[in-house]
Amino acid sequence: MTTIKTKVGIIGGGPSGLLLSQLLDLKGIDSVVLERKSREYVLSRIRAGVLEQGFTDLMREAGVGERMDREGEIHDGVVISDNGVEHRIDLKGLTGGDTVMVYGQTEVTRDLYDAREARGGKVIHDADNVQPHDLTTDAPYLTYEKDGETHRVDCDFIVGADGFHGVSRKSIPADQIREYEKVYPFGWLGILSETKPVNDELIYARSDRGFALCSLRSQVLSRYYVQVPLDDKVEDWSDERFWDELKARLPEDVAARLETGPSIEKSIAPLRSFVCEPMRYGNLFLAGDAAHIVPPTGAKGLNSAASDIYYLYHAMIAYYDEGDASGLDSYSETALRRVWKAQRFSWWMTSMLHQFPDHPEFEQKMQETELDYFLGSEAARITLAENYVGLPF
Ligand code: RFL
Ligand code: PHB
Repeated sequence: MTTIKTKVGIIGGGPSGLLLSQLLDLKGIDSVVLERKSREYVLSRIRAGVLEQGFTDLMREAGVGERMDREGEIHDGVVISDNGVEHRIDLKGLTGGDTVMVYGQTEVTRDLYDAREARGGKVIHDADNVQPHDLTTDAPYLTYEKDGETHRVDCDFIVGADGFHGVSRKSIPADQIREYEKVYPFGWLGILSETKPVNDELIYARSDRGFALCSLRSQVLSRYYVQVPLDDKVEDWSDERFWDELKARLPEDVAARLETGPSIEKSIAPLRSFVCEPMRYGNLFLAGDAAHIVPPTGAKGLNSAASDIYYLYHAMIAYYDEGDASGLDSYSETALRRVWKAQRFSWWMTSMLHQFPDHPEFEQKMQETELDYFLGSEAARITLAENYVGLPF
């Protein structure tokens, strides 16, 4: 067995784990990232597209903002369509200047991998059977298997950044955590197509046929989603069926100018709200999807992961630079306060914009009225805008 020694052992080479290792490295704090999959596999997952300002600031602080600032698009507003009627939410005007950045998670991850490589960072791919050990001692360690051998990583702290299905959260004794969960009775079918986006800004569409979202990755790459029943399969959805359904949920003028083409990716994601409390067990700290997930309607998943990393990074600097452990001790509480607000916003956006099978008529009326009120009231639109651009860290 080979053993390496580091300060922070990070499980998961998604955006959370990579961003933390890059930030720590710039402050001279050594880490090792263990990722179960190959780099190509991680980069083939199409996920988030909308980044809050807090996230983009953190990318710049990590020295990986250059391509993002060059190729990403700043968006000043989003459109909400209510059964064919478009309403623009002027994010910038309503928040006193805040905007969001459209830049894909794939690109964020690629930039982080490149930066880690350029600095000689230790990111170990295809690490099988990663296991954390001795979490409640001062000498926790990780083991993993690669190329038929078992390896060991000794560290001061372990960060579980291994997503919702990872091993970190599952290695905490069940009586030490509490999990809160809501599963929605539908999923999102998403496609990526090499077509010009139908609109300069994102369109969140509520319609009697179900929710739809028009998003983008660049001016030649579009990302579209439609709400589908939970038991639908990707095979049920030909490209033609997808485009027809999307058009039927959009305002007529938008549908008329929608450019269609072959999909280059098509997948279905179930919608879930989930939070694990606390986000710490001994010297294991959970971050990102390992600790919480949201339905994608508010574009908050990756952004919530980034806010965890922000708190954890600052707590670790205080610990290593000044021997001050107070940030680590309050990490879970501080991070969760913001996590729950992102949960609330995502749940609310989801509740307001989707069709719920078996919703009683009264609930249906309340939902319609909720949206009507929010679109009609300046105070309400400010609330929506300040949450969408992201609450301060
Ligand atoms: P990730 O990205 O899941 O990365 C975890 C990594 O850990 C690895 N792993 C393991 N490694 C070693 N050992 C194990 N036992 C392991 N188990 C897992 C995995 O292979 C993986 O590489 O978690 P992270 O880094 O916390 O990042 C979270 C984000 O990926 C997630 O929150 C967002 O993608 C959510 N999300 C969105 N977030 C936004 O902020 N804005 C959006 O517009 C947005 N759109 C979306 C989304 C998520 C979606 N899906 C499919 C879930 C749209 C969709 C459709
Ligand atoms: C995306 O572009 O994938 C996307 C954008 C906004 C969301 C969810 C997903 O709310």
